[in-house]
Amino acid sequence: MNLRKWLGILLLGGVLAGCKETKQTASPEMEWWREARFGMFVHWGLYSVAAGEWNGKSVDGIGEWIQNFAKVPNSDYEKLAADFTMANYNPEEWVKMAKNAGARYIIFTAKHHEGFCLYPSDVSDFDVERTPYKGDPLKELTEACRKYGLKVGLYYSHRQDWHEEEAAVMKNEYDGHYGKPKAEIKPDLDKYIEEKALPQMRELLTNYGKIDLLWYDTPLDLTKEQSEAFVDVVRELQPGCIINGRVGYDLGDYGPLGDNEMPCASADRDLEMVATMNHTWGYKKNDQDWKSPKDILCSLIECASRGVNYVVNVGPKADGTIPQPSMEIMDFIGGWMKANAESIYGTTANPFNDNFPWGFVTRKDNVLYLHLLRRPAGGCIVLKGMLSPVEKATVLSTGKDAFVSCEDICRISVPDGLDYERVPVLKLTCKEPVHFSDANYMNEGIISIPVAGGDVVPGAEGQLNFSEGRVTQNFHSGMGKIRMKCEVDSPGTYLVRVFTSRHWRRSFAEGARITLRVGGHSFESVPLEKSGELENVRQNSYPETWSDIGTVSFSQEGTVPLELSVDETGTFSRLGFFGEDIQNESDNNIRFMRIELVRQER
Ligand code: JFZ
Repeated sequence: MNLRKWLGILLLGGVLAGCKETKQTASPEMEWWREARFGMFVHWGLYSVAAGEWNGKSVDGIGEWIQNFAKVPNSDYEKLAADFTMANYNPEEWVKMAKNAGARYIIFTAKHHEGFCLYPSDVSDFDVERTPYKGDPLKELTEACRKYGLKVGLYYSHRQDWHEEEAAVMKNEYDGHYGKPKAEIKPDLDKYIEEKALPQMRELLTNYGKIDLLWYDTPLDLTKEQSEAFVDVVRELQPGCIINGRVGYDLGDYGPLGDNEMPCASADRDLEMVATMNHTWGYKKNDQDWKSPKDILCSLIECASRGVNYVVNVGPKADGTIPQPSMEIMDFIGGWMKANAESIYGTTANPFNDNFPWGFVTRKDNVLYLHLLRRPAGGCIVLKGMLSPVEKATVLSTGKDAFVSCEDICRISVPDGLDYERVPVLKLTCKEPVHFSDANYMNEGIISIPVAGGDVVPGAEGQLNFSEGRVTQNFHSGMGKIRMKCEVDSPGTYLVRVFTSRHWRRSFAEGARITLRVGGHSFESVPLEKSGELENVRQNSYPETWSDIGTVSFSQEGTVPLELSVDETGTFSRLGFFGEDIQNESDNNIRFMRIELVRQER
């Protein structure tokens, strides 16, 4: 294995540190967070002044990383503070925007990787006092949150601090950053932690009243002891504050997901997805590629249907105004939430095996909420996995009844005149206790079989497992196979389609081969080629690809077993975490999402 790959794995391992043990904390403070399901992120700092340009040239990549991407010396970067006017900063307006949209908590960047503090710090003079603003933006925001009843979350970049030589991440250093050649940089991470990071944590946890959530980020190479110190300071000063998964080593109160990563099946622990509205967290004037309001609303609903919290980001400009498209998106979500919020707050994941072609499902005890993205085929929803009768079906926003019959199979006729652009919700009420089947049935001509629902059979070298995002992990030859099954209720010919996903930094693997048995038919060591890629909001983060590997025919109805194993994982090229161009790397995993059997026309 070459050095680069080694470093890459080490780094990724650090970023994702702690994916292994899945333990759920019983902390009572998690209750508000589970109930909330929806939060708002704010990325605001000196990068908002740069707005994606350095020396008049636009810089690729996420805006809050501009100092690093453009290799800017600290002495130049610091000058941005003079233009960080915050002249139109109105924290109450921000909070009202979040509240009207239905968000229950805000996470605010107290200090991002650049090292600049959005509050007056006694520990460092690289703080808000260098700006023309005469106030404490953090204090003003936390007070506004409390006034309007939103929970307060603080983002603190605990490992990365590009203003401190002691915290230098050597893999990513450059000449001139600290006014000297890279070779002369001698970081002392413990010194930075003892003298800046922990003292600043004490300020944040002492001077701003009750903090509800501490959001750490990019633990990278922190040791377990170092990560623990960041947990301990919170537990000591604010025992009622919860901590996110990126503190490292799975020491947080909930698990980590990659940015914009959507789980492929219901989460089996508390998880949160953070997402952008365009392609940057910090404001960039040239990024005008906004997701649509409906896209963002659907992400919120899809997260809820997986049992995951959704936190959507806004990146205010240096004067404190929020980009118009962000306000429009928040406004659209708010309009929808006014009528439909009960289908989000305090709900749990979709109890059926998978999402439906027409949309998403959430649950609250004996109530199911069906979120309709489009009219179901024939105007009828068929819930084969519903084993208890539905007593009542209504359109949530109007209270109008929908016709439901649960004789043998549960069917709901969708009323005419629904506006699918505004995602109508059907509320189904059952008598308790409600029973569901975990079988994989056909819906609208497709049998969807989530891989995470299968049974793992260990191999000679060990056993594959599932990541937080419910895709396969460590799945290569020798790591076993996955057994699944589905119900065929319509004999005939089906196209076999395999869905995989990958991180956007990686190309689709070349030369991957799998073996898939479907009933009596075996596809032996077939190449996994890219037949197509889904066009969805996750395409730029975790693109989802399908591979058509052939057809199978069933002459009769019944349960069909499937078995999946990997023969070759293939090779790919990759952009490293710090922009390195890595070619022909071999992979030790294919991220399988689901298998679909698509009914072919007779
Ligand atoms: C981080 C930051 O570097 C970024 O600037 C932004 O604040 C974002 C919310 O978080 O980036 C990450 C951190 C972790 C992963 C991906 C991007 N991850 O675990 O996949």
